[in-house]
Amino acid sequence: MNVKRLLVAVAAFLVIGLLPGPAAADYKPEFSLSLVINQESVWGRAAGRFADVLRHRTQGRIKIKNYFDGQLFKGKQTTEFQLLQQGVADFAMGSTINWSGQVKELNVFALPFLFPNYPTVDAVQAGEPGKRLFKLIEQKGVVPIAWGENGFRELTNAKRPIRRPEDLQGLRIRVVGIPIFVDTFRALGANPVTMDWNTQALAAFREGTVDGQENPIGLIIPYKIWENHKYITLWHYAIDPLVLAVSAKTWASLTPEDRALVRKVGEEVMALQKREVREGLEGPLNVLDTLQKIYGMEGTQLWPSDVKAFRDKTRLVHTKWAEEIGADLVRSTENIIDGAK
Ligand code: X2X
Repeated sequence: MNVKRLLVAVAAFLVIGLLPGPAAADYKPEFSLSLVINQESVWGRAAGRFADVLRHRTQGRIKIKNYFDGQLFKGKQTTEFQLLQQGVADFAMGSTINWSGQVKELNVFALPFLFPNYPTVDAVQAGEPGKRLFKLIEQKGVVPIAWGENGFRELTNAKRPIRRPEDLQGLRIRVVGIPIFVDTFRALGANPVTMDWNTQALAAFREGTVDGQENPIGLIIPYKIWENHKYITLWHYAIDPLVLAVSAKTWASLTPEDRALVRKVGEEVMALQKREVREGLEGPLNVLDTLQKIYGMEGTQLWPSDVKAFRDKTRLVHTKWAEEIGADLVRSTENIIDGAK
C-alpha cells in the first residue's frame, strides 16, 4: 500500500470512528414506561431491570423512566393501551386484561378455566395464536416485544372458604373493569364490582367495602391482601399474561440497531420475569403451605373434580366470549391445549 492510500485509509477510519453513534442526540432525553403495579412485585422489578440494562447497553442513549402505580393513566387502567397508541407512553409492561378493551382477542386468556397449566400457556404464546395476537397488537399501532406473566389468578375473600360455586353466592368481588370478568362472576352467583386497582380497589380491600377479589399470588403477597382477606382459593380460573410493548411512534424513532437491542434485552428480561414469577409456585416450596404458615391465610386448593362445577357454571360465558374473540383463534388455542394434555 502506498503512503497516500494508507493516509486515505487512516483518515477514513478516523472519520468513521468520530461519527456520532446512533443518533443519540435525536432521542428524547427520557422514555416513559407505564405499569399498573408497584416496584415491589416481580413484574415491577422486571421493569427496573429493563431500564437499567438498556441504559447500560446503549451507553445511556436509551433512558427509560418507569411510571409505577398507574401514574400515566391516572385511575383508568383499561386505557393503558391507548396511551401506547398515542405515544403518551413510549413503553408499557402491561397485563393483557387491561388491554383487552382495545384488542378484544386478548380475552382468550380470560376465558374461564381454559388453561390447565404453564406449559400450555407457553405453547399457545409461542404458537399460532400467540403470533396472531402479536400481529393484532401491531396493527393497532403498538409493537409487542415479549410475553411475561402476572400469573394464574386466584380468589381471596374475607368471609369464608370457597370450594363450590354456591360458596360464592352473593359475595361482592372486585374485578378489573372488563366485561368477561363481570360475566364470569355473575354466572358463578357472585356480585362483581368493577374497580380501578390503584385508585379504588386497594382501599376497598382495606375498608371491607368488597368481600373479595381475584389476583395472582405474585401480587397477593406484596400488596398484603392477606391482611384483609383470610381465605384464598387456588383455582387458576384465568391466566394473566404480560406484554412488554412499545408505541409504534417511539419505535419508528429508534435506529435499527437500537430496535434490535431493545428487542433482545426485552426478550431476555421478560423470559427471566416469567421464570421468577413461577418460581416457588411450581418448585419445591409448597405455596399453599407458605400462604398458611407465614401469612395466616386459610387456603383451599381446587382439584380437577372441584373445578368441573365452576366450569359447568361458566359454560355460557365461554360460548359468548369465544364468539367475541373469534372462533378460529379460540379453536387454535384449544387445539394446542388439548394436544398438550
Ligand atoms: O387490577 C388488577 O387486578 C391487576 C393489577 O391484576 C391488573 O392490572 C390486571
